Amino acid sequence: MSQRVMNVGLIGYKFMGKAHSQAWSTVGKFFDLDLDPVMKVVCGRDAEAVSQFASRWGWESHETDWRKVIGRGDVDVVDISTPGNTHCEIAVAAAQAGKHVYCEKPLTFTVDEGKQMLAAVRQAGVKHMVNFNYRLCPAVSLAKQIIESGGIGEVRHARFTYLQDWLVDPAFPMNWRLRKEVAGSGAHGDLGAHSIDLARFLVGEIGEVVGMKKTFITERPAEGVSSGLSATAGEGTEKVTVDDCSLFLAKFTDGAVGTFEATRLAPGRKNFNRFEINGSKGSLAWCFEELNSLEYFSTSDPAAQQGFRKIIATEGVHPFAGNWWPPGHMLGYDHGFAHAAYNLTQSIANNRPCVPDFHDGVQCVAVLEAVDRSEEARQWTSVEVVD
Ligand code: SOE
Repeated sequence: MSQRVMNVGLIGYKFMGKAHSQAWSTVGKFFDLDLDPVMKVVCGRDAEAVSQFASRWGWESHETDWRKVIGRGDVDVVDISTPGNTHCEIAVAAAQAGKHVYCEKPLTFTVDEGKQMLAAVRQAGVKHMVNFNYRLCPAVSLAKQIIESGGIGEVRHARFTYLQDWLVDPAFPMNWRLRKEVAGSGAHGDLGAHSIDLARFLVGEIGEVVGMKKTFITERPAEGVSSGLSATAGEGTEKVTVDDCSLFLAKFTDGAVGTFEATRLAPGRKNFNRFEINGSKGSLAWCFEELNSLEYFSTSDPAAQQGFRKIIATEGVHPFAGNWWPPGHMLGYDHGFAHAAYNLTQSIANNRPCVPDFHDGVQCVAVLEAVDRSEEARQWTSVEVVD
């Protein structure tokens, strides 16, 4: 353990707030860090609830106004785990106050806002990271290594599907994730953002897209109380203002072609975040529902032995995996968040860039936005290249 500390201020304490809290409390136990993260303060609007959260999850103090967190001299990193409509304002203010900024996905709703966020962190010279936790699963990092070392040759096809079913019941009530002004979009930004990040990480930049979105369930029972992905109904009904699903075709700038599908209406699919990538010499496939395994087919294998092999990416040689349990003692959802906390801590401690950063966040928003424009124009649309 290092003697130098890094004080974290977390804004938001619901589903993502828990995932981030878990990461901050675990990372220093399993990874050697050059700064010790201290869970200094957590912020939420409900004083009673956030105070209970702070004591349960090990935060030293709590606040009810995010501006107070940013104004505190004892906070080094502002960790934004609130809905997307708040990201831009908080991140810009945090950067201007000289804090390093860690932000949930999607970074924000528009490229314009994303550029403001990027300009603010660059101008302040602070470290910045967007949370794309799936690229930090050991099996996904391994896929990247295999692609980079030429293990599947030239990439031709890339297929990304992100399917969930928690909204399939029309009786499921409204919550913030179904309101455009709070969430920005539905499955498109919530799930599609993850797929776009995986695509950019594994295959490369997306140059052009054409796509569509659809809302099947346009009205739902009004919100009573909601928490995480569950909710109880209140009185009356409310209009849903986001998409249930989004689908698009993509042309990567290096010549590969891709398909993307995101939905929260796929019965039986819980968190089915899957990709399959086919190259000139092999294929790779991964799905979060079996997150520890990577399927790999190589045309270099002896003809009689060719077939997909399943690599359980929990050996010490696999990225991040050696820091946890012995081989085969599986990792889960929370480990990706701990890997993000590790990356950010080490980047701050050693003054080196952190990946994925706000630029990755804005470029992802540029793809989401291009799909929206393509739908309006009913034609192939170029993705803005963000500097
Ligand atoms: C809900 O669809 C959700 O929690 C997303 O918001 C997360 O980003 C994803 O990782 C799991 O599903």
